[in-house]
Amino acid sequence: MINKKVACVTGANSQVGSYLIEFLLEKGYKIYGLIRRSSTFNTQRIDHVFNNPNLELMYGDLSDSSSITEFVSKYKPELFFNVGAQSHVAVSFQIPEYSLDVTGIGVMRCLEAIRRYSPETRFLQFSTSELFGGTAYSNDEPLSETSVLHPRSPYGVAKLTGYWSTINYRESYNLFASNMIMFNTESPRRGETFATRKLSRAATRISVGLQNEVVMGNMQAKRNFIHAKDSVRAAYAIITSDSPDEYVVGNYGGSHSIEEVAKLAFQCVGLPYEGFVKFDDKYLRAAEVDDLRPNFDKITSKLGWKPTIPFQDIIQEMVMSDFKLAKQEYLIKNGHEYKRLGDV
Ligand code: G4F
Repeated sequence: MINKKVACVTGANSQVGSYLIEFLLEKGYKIYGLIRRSSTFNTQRIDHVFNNPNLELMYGDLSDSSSITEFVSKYKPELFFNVGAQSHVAVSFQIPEYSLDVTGIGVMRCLEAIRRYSPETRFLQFSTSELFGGTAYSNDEPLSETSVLHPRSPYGVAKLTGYWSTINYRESYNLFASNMIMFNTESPRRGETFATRKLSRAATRISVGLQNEVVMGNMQAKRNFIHAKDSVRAAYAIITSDSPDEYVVGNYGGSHSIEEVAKLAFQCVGLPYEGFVKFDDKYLRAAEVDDLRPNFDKITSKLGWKPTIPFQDIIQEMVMSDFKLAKQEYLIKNGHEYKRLGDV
């Protein structure tokens, strides 16, 4: 028997994990979160709910069957969200085997534990638009659940393993297992080495004089950006729906280049981005994904989910949040508050 109103979340301290935990706590779930051990504190994103009696964290790793097995067999949750992954595409070219182990085989470890110890648990795999990678647009149609899958990185290949494992366990063992194909998910809690956050941090730090420039790779790549808060609403809609399935989850407005993100981020702090954004080919990838645009009609028509936060608002929120951080950093460094010319 599963435990009703109990949810397990891997990657509990990640960007998406943190918003998901807030969302589930509000819905009255008891949550068990799995996090990787680190020698430095790594729970900043969930510190504000750390002492909530309905949240319990345990150390574990998607590369370690014993921790996944214990996680599932001990808590027998109603819902299992597999958020955890080695999620950095560029890094996956440097550590391909590790990426496949954690991000690909890790999914199978979760599914196998559910099959053996808690087959009534509902499972959601946080999948990715990187599955489409090099898929050419046919008639300029955006990417949907029926588009060809053609990953272009070890990360994409690993995610493809997770995606098909989810479908395979559903078809073989009748598990309630679904895939949510997420486009680029952003927020002020985004990791600082992803393109959007790197730019929002840099624009704000440059604006207060803490940094002179930011060095980037390919600025012409285009992505669709969705707020993490919208993604977790979609995740819940999928895992609590009537039947398991695959769903694309993206935002309105098509795709935007990284250059557009840079322009917007610098515009938010009143600076032109030209001159501050430099290029270094060390940030280029062995294979790039040029353009990712979603068609999320299926989730909208079947489950009634819609994104609510436009691209421009997401970037603006990130910049405003990073501006606060930059001002705190300025104060610590200079011993007095940052003031713009003309501030009183
Ligand atoms: O921000 P990125 O690293 O995200 P990417 O590769 O699109 O992957 C993200 O979104 C996926 C969903 O579509 C997730 F599955 C994945 O886990 C992750 O969250 O890079 C975006 C684009 C790329 O084309 C990259 O080449 O920005 C380009 N870029 C240019 N300069 C850069 C940089 N990316 C990073 N990280 N750092 C740069 O300096």
